[in-house]
Amino acid sequence: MKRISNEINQLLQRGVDAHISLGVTGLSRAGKTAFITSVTNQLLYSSTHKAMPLLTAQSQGRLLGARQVTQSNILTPTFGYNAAIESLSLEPPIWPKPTTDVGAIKLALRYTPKKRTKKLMGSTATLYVDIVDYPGEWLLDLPLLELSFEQWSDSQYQRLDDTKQALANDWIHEVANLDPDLPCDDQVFNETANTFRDYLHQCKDHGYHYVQPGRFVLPGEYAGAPILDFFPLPKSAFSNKTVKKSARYVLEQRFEEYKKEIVKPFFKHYFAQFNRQIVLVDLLGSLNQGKHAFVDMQFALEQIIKSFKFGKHSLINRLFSPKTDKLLFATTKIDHVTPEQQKNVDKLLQTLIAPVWQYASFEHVELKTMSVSSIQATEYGLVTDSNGKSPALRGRDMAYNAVTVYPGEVPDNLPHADYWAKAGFEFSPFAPKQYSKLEPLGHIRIDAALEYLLGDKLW
Ligand SMILES: Nc1nc2c(ncn2[C@@H]2O[C@H](COP(=O)(O)OP(=O)(O)O)[C@@H](O)[C@H]2O)c(=O)[nH]1
Ligand SMILES: [Mg+2]
Repeated sequence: MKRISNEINQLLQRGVDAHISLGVTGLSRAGKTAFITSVTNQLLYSSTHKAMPLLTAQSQGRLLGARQVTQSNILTPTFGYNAAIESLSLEPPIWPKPTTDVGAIKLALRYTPKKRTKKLMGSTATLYVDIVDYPGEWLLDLPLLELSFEQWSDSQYQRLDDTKQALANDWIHEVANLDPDLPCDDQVFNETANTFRDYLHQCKDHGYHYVQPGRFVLPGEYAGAPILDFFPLPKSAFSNKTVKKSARYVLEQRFEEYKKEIVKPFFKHYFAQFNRQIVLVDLLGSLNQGKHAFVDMQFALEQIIKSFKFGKHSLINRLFSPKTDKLLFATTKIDHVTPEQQKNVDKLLQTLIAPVWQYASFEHVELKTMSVSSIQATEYGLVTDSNGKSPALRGRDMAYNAVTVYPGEVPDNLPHADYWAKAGFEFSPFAPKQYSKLEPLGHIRIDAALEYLLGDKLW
């Protein structure tokens, strides 16, 4: 009785309506825009369509509907839901334009509560959900907070594999021509900074994801600002004491400013504020790009997982106190594989995540993995060939030609050398289906993702 009266007291104070903040992240092209577009779309159609049977509030007929309202943080650009829907409705349809900055959308979900305490307060309740899209690349900046400029410089040289070495030639050469102990001409300094940023962009183009500092490739509001003008120095540059006004001095200052003005505020104003987070992973895309991209994605994912390490002694917990209590890692674009392969995809993601998850200490954070398709672009069917009936996918390629394909097998564990040698899986992009606005977008397990992320708040 006492517990109930406490709950009623709380409800009386803040009303039966509740608020939750959901962070959506993933490396570029992982499918964040598609995910938020689909989630918004499914929820906006929830009053007229029952396309989310795995969302309990809907299957029980308690989800009454949703509408878009002004987001809580009015300084954040609004996520372009309408623009995304317009581009999917074009003839022929095109995938929504990629975004490179943070974006937010807020939805008000109206539902019939089942919880006794909430029911006492009224026949309907509202859950406000702020959904925030932010680049996973920004999470890769967290380790910088624990590094000095010298240590960071060293790490940049250490991580040069053969492919990167070839891409890095220009900046290594330009940096070698610069005396770190003397003041540097502005123009030379800026050109070198430019060359270094170009190198990071090229790494991205070659399928590398672990690119630091993250804002150098996805600058958002800082595009063109001098705070992004710095570059690493070789070990030899650190043999003397720093001379005031020298190139090394300026670089050290910039590096510290970057941590203070960009990295910390992002973790404070965004990351630490989310109640729930989803990390989208384009596992199939990385498998397709080959071993170097896959290994690098695995490394980037490990770094991202570490930023969720909310144990008492974690860096992030010492600086801010994050609110996240549930975390979902989801493989996206699962409509790219035939259904019998989906369990392999799930196992592969678990294989990548479980070891890092176990060794880190995560207090009070619940974790789940799954695979989804936000905007389903293919249909599954069987084709008859010399082997009898085989699974296949039907869709349109990016030139809008109808295609029927069997993309191949996905390994259920970390791929071995022979897998890379025979390239067992062919992932070629599909055009989106024509969208009519008469019904919600086709999806796979977006309802299951929502059930995990929000379902408990709709009781
Ligand atoms: N077939 C399919 N392709 C998808 C799906 N989601 C995303 N994509 C593809 O992945 C690309 C990148 O997705 P996007 O949401 O823009 O990624 P973001 O950079 O993380 O926001 C899109 O342009 C689509 O080509 C999906 O559910 N199915
Ligand atoms: Mg995007």
